[in-house]
Amino acid sequence: MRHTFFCIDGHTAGNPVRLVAGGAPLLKGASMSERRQDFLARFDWIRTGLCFEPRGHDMMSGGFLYPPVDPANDIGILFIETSGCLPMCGHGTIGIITFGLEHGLIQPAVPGRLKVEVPAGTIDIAYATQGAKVTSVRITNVPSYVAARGIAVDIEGIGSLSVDVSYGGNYYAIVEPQGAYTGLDDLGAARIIELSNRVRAAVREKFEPVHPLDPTIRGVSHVLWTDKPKHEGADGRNAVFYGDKAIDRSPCGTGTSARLAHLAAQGKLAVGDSFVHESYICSRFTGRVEQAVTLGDQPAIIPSIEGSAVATGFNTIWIDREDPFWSGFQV
Ligand code: PYC
Repeated sequence: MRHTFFCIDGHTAGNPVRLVAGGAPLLKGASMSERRQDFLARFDWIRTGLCFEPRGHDMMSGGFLYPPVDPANDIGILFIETSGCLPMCGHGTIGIITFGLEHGLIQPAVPGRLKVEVPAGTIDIAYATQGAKVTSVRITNVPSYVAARGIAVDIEGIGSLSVDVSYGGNYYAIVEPQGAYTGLDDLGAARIIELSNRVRAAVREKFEPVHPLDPTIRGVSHVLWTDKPKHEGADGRNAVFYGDKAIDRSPCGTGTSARLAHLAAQGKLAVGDSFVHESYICSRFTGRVEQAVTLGDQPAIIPSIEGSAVATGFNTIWIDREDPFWSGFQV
């Protein structure tokens, strides 16, 4: 049996986005969070088939558009990635909104604005266009907060580290320069990946964050290594590790949100302050602290992230059950 998926492929700040414009399964659930659980239970083979080799690669990431659960909103997004079905994905949202608008898949009730349901909550979008092109997308993200401070881990290959955990739509282990970690370029990509797997495993042994309002969102999934900026005009640089072998080519929307929450909690950013974040490859998002709020009983912020995406082509993908690698593989 052959399943056909019509995709618009592209990238946001260098990281891949595969918008699955045709072939999404019908999902049950009274929220995008419940639909995410239904997808994981019944359709995860679509994610692995589209994201893993031979149809994808270590960094592959994307999502589906759904009608919103609440008709007051414009659309819903379900994210897929090599690491799973994320509660929220910033670079994915920027790409999916850009490609969806440019190809008429999203019809905004108010031009320039969208209300979007994602598993982590409802986000606001403001976008700019030039002719038929979407030139920028700003996401006003879900409440973001620091979940833990000063988790001590001893990591083979780099030694003792003190790690904080911050939420920006996913939970991030945040590693700042300290001890033997002197900066991203001193480590290099291969070591960042090797060490990140160890850091994530060590933090997971000590602490499991759980979202104050949605217990299905739990656990540290990503590691964010911070660094000073590399180029003029930027305020900081990062390497965000996800899946088992990926470094985000973009500055990572949820990672930037988590970093803004972390900096705001230390008094280093205030409401209204901007932060230009460079990725590992030095592409950029502009983050801003929009508002101070509470999440459950936690002090939190509402961050926004602005960036742009480029579609690179249409891709009609088959998943054929007679293919020995129909559901994908990882090495
Ligand atoms: O942009 O939020 C993001 C993201 C998550 C994982 C990769 N990118």
